[in-house]
Amino acid sequence: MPYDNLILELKGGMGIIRINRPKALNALNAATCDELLAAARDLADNPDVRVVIVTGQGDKAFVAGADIQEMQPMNPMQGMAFSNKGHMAMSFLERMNKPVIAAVNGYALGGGFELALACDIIYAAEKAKVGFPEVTLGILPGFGGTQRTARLAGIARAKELIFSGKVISAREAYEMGLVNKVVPDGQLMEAVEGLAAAILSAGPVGVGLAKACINRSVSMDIDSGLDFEAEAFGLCFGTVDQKEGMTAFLEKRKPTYRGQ
Ligand code: DAK
Repeated sequence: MPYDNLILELKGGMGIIRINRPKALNALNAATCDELLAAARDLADNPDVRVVIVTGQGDKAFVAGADIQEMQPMNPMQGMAFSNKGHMAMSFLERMNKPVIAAVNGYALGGGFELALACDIIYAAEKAKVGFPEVTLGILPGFGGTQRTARLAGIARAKELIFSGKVISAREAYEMGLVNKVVPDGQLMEAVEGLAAAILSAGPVGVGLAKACINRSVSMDIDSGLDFEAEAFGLCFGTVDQKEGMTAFLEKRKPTYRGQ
């Protein structure tokens, strides 16, 4: 499918989605949310893709938020429809059974930071700035920011960041536990692709099931989570990958995984 607002690249097991609206610093409008969901579905269905990377085209912005121009005249029903589009795309990335890495190359504000937080892992360039300016626009984060920030950074830090609308550096976000790694400017994609390479050498079934287990850990009590983990662990023993991984270890060779 051709995309107007993003660029989709396939590169050695990686599916790279670049949000591409340079005139609006890659802000998310409804059409971009639709395309993001379509691209994520494409990559989920493509057996050659084992890691997904989301980034912003250009060197200034990851995504500078939801599109203020498009939102300004919305009525409540249009606002809800827009919110649903954003939620669908971000929840899909969060729940798909392939790891998703956000490469935050510049401004990740409002809906842009919410998109990064819906990814499994965030690497950010030193110059990147993140935050939730929504309250300065008379609204609140509407693409999951109130929920995901509190879970990652704790309630007090989430409240401080969201109530103040303060924009913070990548390093401050790292110190709050919102970003996995801060990388020198110009080395972001190299670092992200290095992480992707490590994931690509692992068994895709195990990685996908581990993602599902870890996601469940925030919404389940410990016993239910451990039961879920035990079932996922057991499932691996019916897969080609488990036989291949353990046989390769015993034969002292590198495994070749098929994701089956
Ligand atoms: N939307 C639309 N256009 C944007 C934009 C945005 N979020 N951010 C930047 N642009 C446009 C600017 O209007 C400008 O366009 P022209 O004037 O050239 O036509 C162009 O991008 C370049 O921006 P600047 O000239 O402002 O560039 P600067 O380097 O001076 O400043 C900046 C960069 C990122 C600091 C600044 O652009 C900025 O503050 N942008 C807005 C950031 C922001 O407030 N983001 C949060 C948006 S609110 C919801 C679900 C989700 C959300 C809301 C509701 N539902 C429940 C319905 C989420 C809301 C948000 O994300």
